[in-house]
Amino acid sequence: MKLSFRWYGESDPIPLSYIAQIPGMRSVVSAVYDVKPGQVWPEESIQKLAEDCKAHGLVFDVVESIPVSEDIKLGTEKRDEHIAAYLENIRRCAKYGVKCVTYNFMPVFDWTRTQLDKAAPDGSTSLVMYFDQLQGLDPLTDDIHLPGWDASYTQDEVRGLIRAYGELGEEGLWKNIEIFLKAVIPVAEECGVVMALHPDDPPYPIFGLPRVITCEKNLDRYLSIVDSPANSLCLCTGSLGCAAFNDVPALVRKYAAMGRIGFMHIRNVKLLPDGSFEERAHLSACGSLDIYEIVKALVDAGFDGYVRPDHGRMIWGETGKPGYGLYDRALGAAYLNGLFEACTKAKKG
Ligand SMILES: [Mn+2]
Repeated sequence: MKLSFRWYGESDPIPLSYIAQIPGMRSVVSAVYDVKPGQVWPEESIQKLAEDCKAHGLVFDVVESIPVSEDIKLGTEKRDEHIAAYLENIRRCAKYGVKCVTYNFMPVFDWTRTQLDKAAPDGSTSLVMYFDQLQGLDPLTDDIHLPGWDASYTQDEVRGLIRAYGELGEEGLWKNIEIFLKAVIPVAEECGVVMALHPDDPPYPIFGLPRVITCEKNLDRYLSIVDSPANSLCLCTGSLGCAAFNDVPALVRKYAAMGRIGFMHIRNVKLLPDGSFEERAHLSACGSLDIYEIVKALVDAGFDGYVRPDHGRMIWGETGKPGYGLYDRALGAAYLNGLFEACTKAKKG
Protein backbone atom coordinates (compact mmCIF):
# COMPACT_ATOMS: atom_id res chain seq x y z
CA MET A 1 0.00 0.00 0.00
CA LYS A 2 1.00 3.59 -0.45
CA LEU A 3 0.51 5.65 2.70
CA SER A 4 -0.88 9.13 2.13
CA PHE A 5 -2.11 12.18 4.03
CA ARG A 6 -4.60 14.85 3.07
CA TRP A 7 -3.23 18.38 2.87
CA TYR A 8 -5.25 21.51 2.10
CA GLY A 9 -2.44 23.40 0.42
CA GLU A 10 -0.75 26.56 1.62
CA SER A 11 -3.72 27.57 3.79
CA ASP A 12 -3.40 24.31 5.75
CA PRO A 13 -1.93 25.02 9.22
CA ILE A 14 0.02 21.75 8.99
CA PRO A 15 3.26 22.21 7.05
CA LEU A 16 4.45 19.58 4.59
CA SER A 17 7.64 19.27 6.65
CA TYR A 18 5.55 17.83 9.54
CA ILE A 19 3.68 15.45 7.24
CA ALA A 20 7.02 14.21 5.89
CA GLN A 21 8.07 13.27 9.46
CA ILE A 22 5.26 10.71 9.85
CA PRO A 23 6.94 7.30 9.49
CA GLY A 24 6.26 5.63 6.15
CA MET A 25 4.52 8.66 4.67
CA ARG A 26 4.72 8.66 0.88
CA SER A 27 1.97 10.61 -0.86
CA VAL A 28 0.14 13.88 -0.43
CA VAL A 29 -3.58 14.01 -1.19
CA SER A 30 -4.59 17.49 -2.24
CA ALA A 31 -6.39 19.60 -4.83
CA VAL A 32 -6.68 23.07 -6.30
CA TYR A 33 -9.23 24.41 -3.82
CA ASP A 34 -9.78 27.92 -5.17
CA VAL A 35 -11.48 27.06 -8.46
CA LYS A 36 -15.23 26.46 -8.66
CA PRO A 37 -16.63 23.06 -9.71
CA GLY A 38 -17.06 22.98 -13.50
CA GLN A 39 -14.02 25.19 -14.15
CA VAL A 40 -10.53 24.29 -15.36
CA TRP A 41 -7.65 24.29 -12.86
CA PRO A 42 -4.66 26.50 -13.74
CA GLU A 43 -1.69 24.33 -14.67
CA GLU A 44 0.63 26.47 -12.54
CA SER A 45 -1.39 25.58 -9.41
CA ILE A 46 -1.09 21.85 -10.09
CA GLN A 47 2.61 22.18 -10.90
CA LYS A 48 3.21 24.11 -7.67
CA LEU A 49 1.55 21.40 -5.58
CA ALA A 50 3.74 18.76 -7.23
CA GLU A 51 6.92 20.81 -6.70
CA ASP A 52 6.15 21.71 -3.08
CA CYS A 53 5.56 18.05 -2.23
CA LYS A 54 8.70 16.94 -4.05
CA ALA A 55 10.77 19.48 -2.14
CA HIS A 56 9.73 17.66 1.07
CA GLY A 57 10.41 14.16 -0.26
CA LEU A 58 6.70 13.54 -0.82
CA VAL A 59 4.73 12.72 -3.97
CA PHE A 60 1.59 14.56 -5.04
CA ASP A 61 -0.13 11.73 -6.87
CA VAL A 62 -3.64 11.62 -5.39
CA VAL A 63 -6.24 14.32 -5.95
CA GLU A 64 -9.10 14.80 -3.51
CA SER A 65 -11.27 15.96 -5.08
CA ILE A 66 -12.05 17.14 -8.55
CA PRO A 67 -15.61 18.04 -7.59
CA VAL A 68 -18.49 17.03 -9.85
CA SER A 69 -20.61 20.15 -10.35
CA GLU A 70 -24.31 20.24 -9.49
CA ASP A 71 -24.90 20.90 -13.21
CA ILE A 72 -23.32 17.54 -14.07
CA LYS A 73 -25.23 15.76 -11.30
CA LEU A 74 -28.52 17.38 -12.30
CA GLY A 75 -27.86 17.22 -16.06
CA THR A 76 -28.48 20.92 -16.78
CA GLU A 77 -27.66 22.72 -20.04
CA LYS A 78 -24.17 23.42 -18.64
CA ARG A 79 -23.37 19.73 -18.26
CA ASP A 80 -21.36 19.25 -21.46
CA GLU A 81 -19.19 22.29 -20.77
CA HIS A 82 -18.55 21.15 -17.20
CA ILE A 83 -17.70 17.60 -18.29
CA ALA A 84 -15.25 19.02 -20.84
CA ALA A 85 -13.58 20.99 -18.02
CA TYR A 86 -13.51 17.83 -15.89
CA LEU A 87 -11.72 15.90 -18.64
CA GLU A 88 -9.21 18.71 -19.04
CA ASN A 89 -8.55 18.65 -15.29
CA ILE A 90 -7.83 14.91 -15.41
CA ARG A 91 -5.38 15.47 -18.29
CA ARG A 92 -3.64 18.34 -16.52
CA CYS A 93 -3.32 16.44 -13.23
CA ALA A 94 -1.95 13.38 -15.04
CA LYS A 95 0.66 15.59 -16.71
CA TYR A 96 2.07 16.42 -13.26
CA GLY A 97 2.11 12.85 -12.00
CA VAL A 98 -1.36 12.29 -10.52
CA LYS A 99 -2.39 8.62 -10.58
CA CYS A 100 -5.65 8.68 -8.63
CA VAL A 101 -8.57 11.14 -8.61
CA THR A 102 -11.17 11.04 -5.85
CA TYR A 103 -14.68 12.44 -6.29
CA ASN A 104 -18.23 11.87 -5.09
CA PHE A 105 -21.77 12.04 -6.38
CA MET A 106 -23.52 13.51 -3.33
CA PRO A 107 -26.21 16.05 -4.25
CA VAL A 108 -25.82 19.58 -2.82
CA PHE A 109 -23.97 18.66 0.37
CA ASP A 110 -20.93 16.52 0.96
CA TRP A 111 -20.71 14.95 4.38
CA THR A 112 -23.36 15.77 6.96
CA ARG A 113 -22.78 16.03 10.72
CA THR A 114 -24.66 17.83 13.47
CA GLN A 115 -21.61 18.86 15.53
CA LEU A 116 -17.88 19.09 14.78
CA ASP A 117 -16.47 19.38 18.29
CA LYS A 118 -18.34 16.93 20.50
CA ALA A 119 -16.24 16.34 23.60
CA ALA A 120 -15.56 12.76 24.70
CA PRO A 121 -14.95 11.91 28.39
CA ASP A 122 -11.17 12.07 27.77
CA GLY A 123 -11.42 15.68 26.56
CA SER A 124 -10.80 14.93 22.89
CA THR A 125 -13.36 16.25 20.41
CA SER A 126 -14.71 14.77 17.19
CA LEU A 127 -17.41 15.04 14.55
CA VAL A 128 -20.77 13.46 15.37
CA MET A 129 -24.17 12.96 13.80
CA TYR A 130 -27.03 12.84 16.30
CA PHE A 131 -30.44 12.25 14.81
CA ASP A 132 -32.27 14.04 17.61
CA GLN A 133 -30.47 17.24 16.50
CA LEU A 134 -31.82 16.79 12.95
CA GLN A 135 -35.40 15.92 13.80
CA GLY A 136 -37.98 18.49 12.85
CA LEU A 137 -35.62 20.38 10.56
CA ASP A 138 -36.93 20.95 7.04
CA PRO A 139 -34.59 22.78 4.64
CA LEU A 140 -37.55 23.77 2.46
CA THR A 141 -38.99 25.87 5.28
CA ASP A 142 -36.22 26.38 7.86
CA ASP A 143 -32.94 28.24 7.60
CA ILE A 144 -30.46 25.45 8.23
CA HIS A 145 -26.74 25.84 8.57
CA LEU A 146 -25.26 22.47 9.30
CA PRO A 147 -21.49 22.15 9.60
CA GLY A 148 -19.83 21.12 6.37
CA TRP A 149 -22.58 22.49 4.17
CA ASP A 150 -21.47 24.84 1.44
CA ALA A 151 -21.88 28.34 2.87
CA SER A 152 -21.64 29.84 -0.62
CA TYR A 153 -25.24 28.80 -1.30
CA THR A 154 -28.05 31.08 -0.17
CA GLN A 155 -31.00 29.38 1.53
CA ASP A 156 -33.07 30.05 -1.61
CA GLU A 157 -30.43 28.38 -3.78
CA VAL A 158 -30.39 25.38 -1.46
CA ARG A 159 -34.18 25.14 -1.68
CA GLY A 160 -34.04 25.37 -5.48
CA LEU A 161 -31.44 22.59 -5.62
CA ILE A 162 -33.40 20.38 -3.22
CA ARG A 163 -36.53 20.76 -5.37
CA ALA A 164 -34.55 20.02 -8.56
CA TYR A 165 -33.12 16.82 -7.06
CA GLY A 166 -36.59 15.85 -5.83
CA GLU A 167 -37.81 16.00 -9.43
CA LEU A 168 -34.71 14.18 -10.72
CA GLY A 169 -35.07 11.27 -8.28
CA GLU A 170 -32.73 8.33 -7.86
CA GLU A 171 -33.09 6.92 -11.38
CA GLY A 172 -32.51 10.36 -12.87
CA LEU A 173 -29.32 10.63 -10.84
CA TRP A 174 -28.20 7.21 -12.06
CA LYS A 175 -28.76 8.34 -15.67
CA ASN A 176 -26.53 11.38 -15.08
CA ILE A 177 -23.90 9.18 -13.42
CA GLU A 178 -23.87 6.99 -16.53
CA ILE A 179 -23.35 9.98 -18.85
CA PHE A 180 -20.50 11.21 -16.61
CA LEU A 181 -18.74 7.84 -16.37
CA LYS A 182 -18.97 7.12 -20.10
CA ALA A 183 -17.23 10.42 -20.80
CA VAL A 184 -14.68 10.36 -17.98
CA ILE A 185 -13.44 6.77 -17.70
CA PRO A 186 -12.01 6.49 -21.26
CA VAL A 187 -10.00 9.70 -20.68
CA ALA A 188 -8.80 8.45 -17.29
CA GLU A 189 -7.69 5.21 -18.96
CA GLU A 190 -5.77 7.14 -21.61
CA CYS A 191 -4.03 9.19 -18.91
CA GLY A 192 -3.22 6.26 -16.60
CA VAL A 193 -5.46 7.68 -13.88
CA VAL A 194 -7.74 5.67 -11.58
CA MET A 195 -11.02 7.40 -10.74
CA ALA A 196 -11.93 6.66 -7.11
CA LEU A 197 -15.56 7.24 -6.14
CA HIS A 198 -16.13 8.21 -2.50
CA PRO A 199 -19.36 6.84 -0.98
CA ASP A 200 -22.09 9.10 0.34
CA ASP A 201 -21.51 10.15 3.93
CA PRO A 202 -23.70 9.07 5.65
CA PRO A 203 -24.93 6.47 3.14
CA TYR A 204 -28.66 7.19 3.14
CA PRO A 205 -30.94 10.00 1.93
CA ILE A 206 -30.81 13.27 3.89
CA PHE A 207 -33.80 15.64 3.74
CA GLY A 208 -35.22 13.66 0.82
CA LEU A 209 -32.17 14.25 -1.41
CA PRO A 210 -31.40 11.17 -3.49
CA ARG A 211 -28.17 9.51 -2.36
CA VAL A 212 -27.23 6.34 -4.20
CA ILE A 213 -23.58 5.53 -3.36
CA THR A 214 -24.63 3.77 -0.24
CA CYS A 215 -24.49 -0.03 -0.23
CA GLU A 216 -23.10 -3.13 -1.94
CA LYS A 217 -25.90 -3.41 -4.49
CA ASN A 218 -25.43 0.17 -5.63
CA LEU A 219 -21.62 -0.02 -5.61
CA ASP A 220 -21.93 -3.08 -7.88
CA ARG A 221 -24.24 -1.13 -10.15
CA TYR A 222 -21.83 1.82 -10.28
CA LEU A 223 -18.80 -0.32 -11.12
CA SER A 224 -20.70 -2.22 -13.83
CA ILE A 225 -21.68 0.96 -15.72
CA VAL A 226 -18.13 1.08 -17.08
CA ASP A 227 -16.32 -2.18 -16.29
CA SER A 228 -12.76 -0.87 -16.10
CA PRO A 229 -10.08 -0.75 -13.39
CA ALA A 230 -10.10 3.02 -13.99
CA ASN A 231 -13.67 3.04 -12.62
CA SER A 232 -12.85 2.24 -9.00
CA LEU A 233 -13.78 3.07 -5.44
CA CYS A 234 -12.39 5.32 -2.78
CA LEU A 235 -13.60 2.95 -0.11
CA CYS A 236 -14.20 5.10 2.97
CA THR A 237 -14.68 2.79 5.94
CA GLY A 238 -16.21 5.50 8.12
CA SER A 239 -18.76 6.61 5.50
CA LEU A 240 -20.00 3.12 4.63
CA GLY A 241 -19.57 1.97 8.22
CA CYS A 242 -21.98 4.44 9.79
CA ALA A 243 -24.87 2.35 8.46
CA ALA A 244 -25.39 -1.03 10.13
CA PHE A 245 -26.43 -2.66 6.84
CA ASN A 246 -22.86 -2.37 5.47
CA ASP A 247 -20.38 -5.12 6.43
CA VAL A 248 -17.25 -3.07 5.79
CA PRO A 249 -14.56 -5.82 6.02
CA ALA A 250 -16.63 -7.94 3.61
CA LEU A 251 -16.95 -5.02 1.17
CA VAL A 252 -13.20 -4.37 1.33
CA ARG A 253 -12.47 -8.07 0.75
CA LYS A 254 -14.80 -8.21 -2.26
CA TYR A 255 -13.76 -5.03 -4.06
CA ALA A 256 -10.04 -5.47 -3.33
CA ALA A 257 -10.19 -8.97 -4.84
CA MET A 258 -11.88 -7.45 -7.92
CA GLY A 259 -9.06 -4.89 -8.19
CA ARG A 260 -11.58 -2.08 -7.93
CA ILE A 261 -10.30 -0.13 -4.93
CA GLY A 262 -8.06 2.77 -5.94
CA PHE A 263 -7.94 4.50 -2.58
CA MET A 264 -8.78 3.57 1.01
CA HIS A 265 -9.95 6.08 3.61
CA ILE A 266 -9.55 4.30 6.92
CA ARG A 267 -11.19 5.55 10.12
CA ASN A 268 -13.44 4.25 12.84
CA VAL A 269 -16.98 5.24 13.87
CA LYS A 270 -19.10 4.25 16.84
CA LEU A 271 -22.66 3.41 15.83
CA LEU A 272 -25.28 4.29 18.44
CA PRO A 273 -28.56 2.38 18.95
CA ASP A 274 -30.72 4.95 17.11
CA GLY A 275 -28.42 5.02 14.05
CA SER A 276 -26.57 8.15 15.18
CA PHE A 277 -22.80 7.91 15.12
CA GLU A 278 -19.62 9.41 16.57
CA GLU A 279 -16.21 9.58 14.90
CA ARG A 280 -13.66 7.85 17.10
CA ALA A 281 -9.94 7.10 17.25
CA HIS A 282 -8.75 4.68 14.55
CA LEU A 283 -8.15 1.72 16.94
CA SER A 284 -10.67 -1.13 16.50
CA ALA A 285 -11.48 -1.12 20.23
CA CYS A 286 -12.56 2.54 20.05
CA GLY A 287 -15.42 2.10 17.58
CA SER A 288 -17.74 -0.27 15.74
CA LEU A 289 -15.39 -1.22 12.90
CA ASP A 290 -12.77 -3.98 13.03
CA ILE A 291 -9.84 -2.14 11.46
CA TYR A 292 -7.62 -5.23 11.71
CA GLU A 293 -10.08 -7.22 9.53
CA ILE A 294 -10.18 -4.35 7.03
CA VAL A 295 -6.38 -4.20 6.71
CA LYS A 296 -6.11 -8.00 6.60
CA ALA A 297 -8.63 -8.06 3.73
CA LEU A 298 -6.46 -5.57 1.82
CA VAL A 299 -3.23 -7.48 2.46
CA ASP A 300 -4.83 -10.84 1.55
CA ALA A 301 -5.91 -9.34 -1.78
CA GLY A 302 -2.41 -7.98 -2.47
CA PHE A 303 -3.74 -4.40 -2.45
CA ASP A 304 -1.12 -1.88 -3.58
CA GLY A 305 -3.24 1.25 -3.90
CA TYR A 306 -3.37 4.38 -1.75
CA VAL A 307 -4.38 4.43 1.92
CA ARG A 308 -4.89 7.39 4.19
CA PRO A 309 -5.91 7.82 7.77
CA ASP A 310 -9.22 9.65 7.55
CA HIS A 311 -10.70 12.14 10.00
CA GLY A 312 -9.01 12.29 13.37
CA ARG A 313 -10.15 13.68 16.69
CA MET A 314 -8.74 16.92 18.05
CA ILE A 315 -6.32 16.02 20.84
CA TRP A 316 -3.45 17.52 22.84
CA GLY A 317 -4.87 21.03 22.53
CA GLU A 318 -4.56 21.17 18.77
CA THR A 319 -6.89 23.54 16.92
CA GLY A 320 -7.62 23.68 13.21
CA LYS A 321 -9.85 22.17 10.58
CA PRO A 322 -12.22 19.70 12.30
CA GLY A 323 -11.26 16.13 11.41
CA TYR A 324 -8.00 17.26 9.82
CA GLY A 325 -5.60 17.95 12.66
CA LEU A 326 -2.10 16.50 12.59
CA TYR A 327 -1.85 14.56 15.85
CA ASP A 328 -4.68 12.07 15.73
CA ARG A 329 -4.29 11.42 12.01
CA ALA A 330 -0.58 10.77 12.59
CA LEU A 331 -1.54 8.30 15.34
CA GLY A 332 -3.92 6.72 12.82
CA ALA A 333 -1.09 6.45 10.27
CA ALA A 334 1.19 4.80 12.85
CA TYR A 335 -1.55 2.31 13.78
CA LEU A 336 -2.18 1.49 10.11
CA ASN A 337 1.56 1.00 9.54
CA GLY A 338 1.58 -1.51 12.39
CA LEU A 339 -1.43 -3.42 11.11
CA PHE A 340 -0.06 -3.56 7.56
CA GLU A 341 3.36 -4.76 8.74
CA ALA A 342 1.84 -7.46 10.96
CA CYS A 343 -0.63 -8.68 8.32
CA THR A 344 2.01 -8.68 5.57
CA LYS A 345 4.51 -10.66 7.67
CA ALA A 346 1.83 -13.12 8.83
CA LYS A 347 0.82 -13.71 5.21
CA LYS A 348 4.40 -14.53 4.21
CA GLY A 349 4.52 -17.00 7.14
MN1 LIG B 1 -13.70 9.57 3.59
